[in-house]
Amino acid sequence: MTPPPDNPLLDLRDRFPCLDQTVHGKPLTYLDTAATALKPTCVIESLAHHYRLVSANIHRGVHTLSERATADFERARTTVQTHLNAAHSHEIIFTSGTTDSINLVAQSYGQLAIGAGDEILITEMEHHSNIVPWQLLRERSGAVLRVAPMLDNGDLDRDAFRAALNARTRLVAVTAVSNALGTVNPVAELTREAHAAGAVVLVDAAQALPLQAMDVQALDCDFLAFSGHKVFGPTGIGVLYGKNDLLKAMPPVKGGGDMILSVTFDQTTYNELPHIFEAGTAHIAGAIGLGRALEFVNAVGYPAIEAHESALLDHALTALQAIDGVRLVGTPAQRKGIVSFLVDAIHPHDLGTILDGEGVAIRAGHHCAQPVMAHYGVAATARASFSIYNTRDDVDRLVAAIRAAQEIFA
Ligand code: C6P
Repeated sequence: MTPPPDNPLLDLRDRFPCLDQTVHGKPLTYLDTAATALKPTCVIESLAHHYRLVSANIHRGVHTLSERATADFERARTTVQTHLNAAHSHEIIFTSGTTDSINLVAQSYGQLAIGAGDEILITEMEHHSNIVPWQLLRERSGAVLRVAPMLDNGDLDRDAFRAALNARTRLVAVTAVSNALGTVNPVAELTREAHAAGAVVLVDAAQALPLQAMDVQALDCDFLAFSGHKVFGPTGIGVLYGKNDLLKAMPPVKGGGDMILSVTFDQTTYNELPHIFEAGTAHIAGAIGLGRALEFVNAVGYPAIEAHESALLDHALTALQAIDGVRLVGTPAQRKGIVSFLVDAIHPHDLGTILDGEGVAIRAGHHCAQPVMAHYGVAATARASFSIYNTRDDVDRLVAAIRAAQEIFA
């Protein structure tokens, strides 16, 4: 595997083959990274390498290829552990993504520790994946789901959050970065406050991890969930980090191969962590590709990623606000490179279609965050999101395409 050069941002776009194409005859301007990131060649090659030369199942075989696959898979787990600064590799559970990780906690920790009258606290800016699993738990357990509201600028209402915490709060589940508004939440502080109230904390890092380091020991969060595909890795693979003591106490929620030590018809003895939560054949190539993606992120480096993305964000905010008829939705004080906006008299879906005609890929819709849309009294927004492969030219193309759409609708 060839490591990226010292200053990888210089030729970074070349590492993303998907960018080397036209859409409707125009060069692709990909501004939909919050939905899924493009994949660098090193990740694509790690998947191809696995399927071409290894391909075997893990934890089961005594033959060479199976041992190789197992070693690669477990090395990927250690890469994730190092990336998150987790204390133990068995605190890293491979799942199919953020959604799966949150559901695992809701089902397993929910069964262990959350009963009738207990409270779960989320925020108004959560993705549906951090709302619906708690509603399902509420239905199963009789727990109460509380919601800390946002301020109108898209920041979390910190006073309301503090006021919602109480002796019945068992779990706080909060996103580190809002996928609809880009809001950055002060996760370490929220965790301190939640712990002081006696609650455990789950951090949804789906949008955060691609853009900023998430050190689980520094944050002191109890659980953290993320998806491989948003951090330049494959789809269908993700991670649940959980603190050793909590995971050890939690019951498995899926039964099958790999999560057992022995099975009779009378009784099953479960495997140890992390395997107890990884029933069935894992997404082996996906985990290996995710490991390679995190190595890529480290080679680029979060300081370079943050500086690049923040410069693009500033340029985008200035450029969008300079267009008559464009309204930003949410102006959070601390934000990452995700911008929701509306253009007067053009439905976001129409805008998305016209922009696509110009080769500009954005997301239009409710972004799986309908409560955020409800807060602003809209059904949908247009959303542009930025990554390391984007340039100022991409922002300028977005602006030009919006102006073209306005002319069509004028
Ligand atoms: N947001 C977006 O366009 P999955 O689907 O499990 O990989 O990720 C779910 C998820 C959870 N939390 C946050 C904050 C997210 O942004 C997402 C995925 C994508 O915004 C697809 S809806």
